[in-house]
Parts: sequence; structure tokens; C-alpha cells
Amino acid sequence: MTALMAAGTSIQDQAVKRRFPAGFWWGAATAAYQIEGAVSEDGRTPCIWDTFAATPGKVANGDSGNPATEHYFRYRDDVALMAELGLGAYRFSVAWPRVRPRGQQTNAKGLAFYDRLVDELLSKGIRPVATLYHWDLPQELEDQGGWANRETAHRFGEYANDVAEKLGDRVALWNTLNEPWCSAFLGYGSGAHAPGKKNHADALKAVHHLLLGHGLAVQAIRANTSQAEIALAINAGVVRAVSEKESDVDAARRIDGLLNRIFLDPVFKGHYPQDVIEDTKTISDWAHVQETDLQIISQKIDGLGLNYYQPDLVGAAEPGTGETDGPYPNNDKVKWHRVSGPRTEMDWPVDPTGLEEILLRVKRDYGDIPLYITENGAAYPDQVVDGAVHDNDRIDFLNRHLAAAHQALDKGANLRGYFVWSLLDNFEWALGYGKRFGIVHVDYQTQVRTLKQSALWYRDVINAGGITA
Ligand code: IFM
Repeated sequence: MTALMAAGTSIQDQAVKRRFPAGFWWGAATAAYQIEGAVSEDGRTPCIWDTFAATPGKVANGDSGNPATEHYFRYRDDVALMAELGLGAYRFSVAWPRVRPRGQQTNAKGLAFYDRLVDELLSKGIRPVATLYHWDLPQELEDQGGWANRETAHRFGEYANDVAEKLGDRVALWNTLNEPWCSAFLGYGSGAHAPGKKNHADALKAVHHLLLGHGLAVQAIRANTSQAEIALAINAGVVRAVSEKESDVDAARRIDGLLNRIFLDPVFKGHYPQDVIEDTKTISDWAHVQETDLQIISQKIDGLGLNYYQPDLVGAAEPGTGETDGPYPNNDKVKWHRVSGPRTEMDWPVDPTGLEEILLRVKRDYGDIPLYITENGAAYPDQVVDGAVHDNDRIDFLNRHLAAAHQALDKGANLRGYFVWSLLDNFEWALGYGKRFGIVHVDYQTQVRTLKQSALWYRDVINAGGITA
């Protein structure tokens, strides 16, 4: 028996009240820029987050993705931890600037890292789930217009081809994009994320070019493997109106359009939602959408990843009182309201009902697509005390969300797997290292990893195949 097993709180003996289907994928997720560090290793060149983080005032404490958790050097130990927890799947992202430094030719050394990682995972019986774009656009491509430039979609397709050629025989599930909403609306709308641009017309172009890149990547992956399952991961959410007043309901429709349907409709229905086009016509003429693009975007995929954290509660803004510099075009028409109840350290409300709702909504509106919860988790102010991290809030958060996911399964959602965000504490983008999402604590001075109680709890959930409440 390992020390880890001795320390865990076994739930196998207790009655499992909510059992997940046999073959359910129990996983954890990370992203390259948030954990790898090694930003100049083996030919990697800067991405937009290196540049953004080096710009004073953009990231809390002046933090950057270097050295993060040094996963690039410590991946073997990290995979050993995953194996000890009993993970059945690991969702990581591939760093575009490692594989194609400066966005140009393929870099064999960069690809070799993911080759080693995938083999290491397989040697421990863990399914590799690869995300191709988790926000680390090579800086040179941004200098040519980034996602507001159609060419970036083509560069993405070429990069996807490199990765699929190398890993296509072993990756179990591909996510082309992670949360394109963030890339487009935080990157080019509010500017809170890299590249820090504030131009809503460009944000809408970015949406389209990200989706086009998704479609081109699907083609590239299919060309390299016959066995791959392909999906994309979106931060779909539930948008609730603060009252039944027509104007509040309309505000919820507007935000639902720009958060959910602007991505889901093109991918699963082959067109953009008409109301979104109408809502944004003063900002964009949508001339960037070319005739055959939607055929490429709506190619059949095999699943959908949903990253769920919190619902939105919105209403109409009184004229002149709304925010003008938020992520959304016409943001000033909508007012955000505070959801009551407990909150995480991100100040995000804890509301698992939204997870059940979004899983069932996708089935109702888009069909019986295999679904994966590709991210779900919470930041809390964890501390190591006598070698342990008692993160009971996180255990409660995860437990309640798994219960909601189970409820959705009971009601017919085609849910195949669940990935905790995150395996390790990591670089939380503009908030730096201050927010800890990991089930494994990382001491950034020493790089020592400590399994939090939530990791031990999750190990037991995986062993038992379900939760007790
Ligand atoms: O850390 C991020 C991740 O990169 C994308 N989804 C949300 C997480 C928490 O903010």
C-alpha cells in the first residue's frame, strides 16, 4: 500500500448513491501555457501570453507562464501522480509555439515532447486527450492580425496537421479549440486576455476564424487517423434572466446568443444565429464569412466538450448605465446581476444546477451528441498545513457538480466523461498564480507537489465509480 492509499478516505465501503456508467472517463485537465514553463526550451518561441504577461499591468503580480509548474521537465512525475490517483484520461494542450515556432516550420523537438508525454500516459493506462489551441497563439501570427485575420485559421489547420500526423495513432479524443469565447471576446473585445485588443468588430471576426480553424483542424485530424474522436471544448453556460420582464428576457437571449449559440449553431447547424447577426449589425457586416466556410465549420464531429463553472444572471441595462468596455458587442445593453449563495475565490457563484441544465439543453437543441465535461472545478485559498491541504470547499464543489452531472445522465444526457480543472495549481491567466484550481498543490518556490484532500477524495470516487451523496 502506498502512502497515498493510506491517507485517502475510502468511500468504496460506503454505499455509492450515484454510480456513473461503466467506461465513464474520469479525468483531469491542464493547459500548456499554464503548467509547462520552459518557454525557451527546444526551439519554442513566444506566444501572445508571453507578450501580454511581459506588458506591465496586464497580469497580477507581473506573473507569467514561466516557470509555472515546470511540467515540461517534470511530466514523468506528474503522470505518475495521475496514475496514483487512478485517472482514466488526461486532457492536456499542445503548445502551438513549440510545434511551429514563430508560426512557421514544424519543430521536431517541440513535437517530441508531446510524443513522450502521450507514450508516458499510455504506459500507465491513461487515455490522452489533446487540445490543440488553449490560447497560446504564436506572437508572429498575432503581429499579422491574429484571429481577426483569416490566414490564422489556415496556419492553425497546418499546425493541427503536424500534431495529428505525430500523435494521431494514440490520442483518444481531440479538442480542436478550448473556449473560443475567451479567445475572441476576452482577447479582442474587453482586452482582459492576450492579445489585449479592444475592438468588437475584430472579436466577431475572431469568432469566425477560430471556428474556421476548428473546421480545418477537423479535416487535418481526419486525414491522419481513422480512429480519432474529435470535439471542441466551449465554455457554454446557462444564462438566466433576472426577471420575466420582456426586456430582461431579451437581455438573456442576447447573451445566450453570444456565449453559446454563436459557437454551437455554426458547428451543429451550419449557420450563425440570425438574432446574433441582427444584434451586432451596427458593429459588423459579417462580410468576413465566406460562402463555403460554414460547410467546413459544420463538418461532423464526434463529441462536444463543455467547460462549466457558473451561470450568468442578466437583465436589461437602463440606457446609459451599462458597461461599454466589456467583452460583448453591445455590452452596454445588459446588466449583470449577482447570483446569491456561496462563491469560490474567483468570486464565481457555486451553482451546479447550471451544469445539469446545459447538458440537457445541448441534447434538446443540438441532438444526442456524446458530451464530455472537459473542465469543472474551483479556486480556493489553499494552504499546506503539516503536509496536507484540507480543501473541503473544493470537495463539496466537485461532489455537487458530479451529482448534477449524474442527474443529467439520469435524464438522458449522453455524458461520457468528466475532467476536473485542474490537475495542478497553475498560472491562472490575468490573475497569475494567486488563484489555485488544482487538486494537487504546487509550491512554486520548490516545485513540490502535495495531493490535496480533494485529490484523495477524487481517487476514491474513481475507484468507487461514483459518489455517495
Ligand atoms: O484556467 C482556466 C482555463 O484555462 C480555461 N477555463 C477556465 C479555467 C479557470 O478560469
